[in-house]
Amino acid sequence: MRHLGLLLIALISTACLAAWLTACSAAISSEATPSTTIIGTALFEGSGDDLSPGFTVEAVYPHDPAAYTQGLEFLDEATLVESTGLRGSSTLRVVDAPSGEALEVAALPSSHFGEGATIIESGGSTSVWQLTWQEGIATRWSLEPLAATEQVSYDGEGWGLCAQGGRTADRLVMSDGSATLTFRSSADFSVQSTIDVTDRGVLLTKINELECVGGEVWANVYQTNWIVVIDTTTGEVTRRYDLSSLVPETFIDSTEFVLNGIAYHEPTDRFWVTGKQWPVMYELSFDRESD
Ligand SMILES: [Ca+2]
Repeated sequence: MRHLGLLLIALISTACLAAWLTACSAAISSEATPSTTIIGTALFEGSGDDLSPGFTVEAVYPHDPAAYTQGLEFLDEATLVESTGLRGSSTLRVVDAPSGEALEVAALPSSHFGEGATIIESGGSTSVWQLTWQEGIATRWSLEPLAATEQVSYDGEGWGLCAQGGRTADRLVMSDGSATLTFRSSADFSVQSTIDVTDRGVLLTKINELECVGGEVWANVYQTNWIVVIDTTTGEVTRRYDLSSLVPETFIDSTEFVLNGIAYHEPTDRFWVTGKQWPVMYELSFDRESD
């Protein structure tokens, strides 16, 4: 009898523990995904077509399949500045856009994971700011020659970067993996203000590579193949584009080798986009309104 009693106590205890664990795990999962934040593709399912105009592939070009693209911006009509990531192989490079060939490559220290980069002009010279992912260091590069000239530190992670209002304007836009965009001085990286990105009233996290176009910021959303267009006066997403049809076949099921890298080509009003280690780069025209 005594053994039976102990067995019953053990069974009851196990059942209670199981029930507690279930409740606990439910609490954890609901805490990890609060209802006010929608991450990744869940945001875009059933989003309707009202904010999702189409796009046209104008041309396809080669892209270095070793380039883990984290930042992309046109330096001039036919030349791109590209930042690549991964520790031990991060670079800043100047790339001939049509051929995809690197004209110059500078390696980052092996402890640095390269992230977004943007071009600025000050005092008559052109330079590039490049972020690091978790190192909290932004490096400023001269272009002739391609060389690191300055470093500043910042709090939090670095994901995407673009210069708003032209290269001479003292205003950078930076993403950090959250829903928040931070506006910084391009002279010293000091914070000017922040704004939260929302899509239909909910926060949109994982804002990644950026491209400043007028008062808009065009942004990759990490682990998706979507580009969203953000009005930086309100933080609201005004349009979104599904580019999953462009994903190379080998990366269709990947959540790592996703679309990332967007550069506006002002002379043609077109955009060049690629992905992490994608072998191709696309020249696209985006519809600004739905049909
Ligand atoms: Ca860009």
